[in-house]
Amino acid sequence: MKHDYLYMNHRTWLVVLFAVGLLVNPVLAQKSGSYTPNLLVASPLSLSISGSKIKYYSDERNAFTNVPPPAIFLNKRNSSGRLMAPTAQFIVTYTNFTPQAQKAFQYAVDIWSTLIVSSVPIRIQANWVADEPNLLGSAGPTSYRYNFDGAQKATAFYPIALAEKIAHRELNSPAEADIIADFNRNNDWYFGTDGLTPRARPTW
Ligand SMILES: [Ca+2]
Repeated sequence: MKHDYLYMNHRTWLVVLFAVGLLVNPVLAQKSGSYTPNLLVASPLSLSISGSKIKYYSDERNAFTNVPPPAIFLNKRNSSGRLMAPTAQFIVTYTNFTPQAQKAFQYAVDIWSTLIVSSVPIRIQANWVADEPNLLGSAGPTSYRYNFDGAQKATAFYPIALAEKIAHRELNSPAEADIIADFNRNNDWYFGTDGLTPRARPTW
């Protein structure tokens, strides 16, 4: 009994130390290059925390910029436009999208599938929603994973799709999205994929 009591205390302290570490210095794997761990994890402890979305706003300026599709993407399409040998499989669940909007977003997803490398399918929940003015949309991972098999950093949280790539397996349920992306339908979107976006209109 005494042993059990000590064990529980030890675990409780680990959880408390961990929570304090998170509050004082939240860290994500993508930005943890110079991060000095301030907590000690004595035993393996796999964790998952909820993800958060980043909002993207438009402003009134015309940037007159265009980022064309990369050559690696263009070279991987056959004569009928079909994508050959993607390096990652993106599975998108579209909710309330118009056919035009879906086609435009799928074009961007197809580009990603030639730039991102992962053996584990990346699942996206994409929502076509009505939101506040000037908001283009928001997106982010559905969860972050800590201390999974293969994690290079012992005290970092990884976005779920990156964690799954490193672990070479699904870490969440295959029925669950890895990324959630909302697009604000209250914008005068340009859905063309020819790079000829008219003045004052946002595009993907
Ligand atoms: Ca997954």
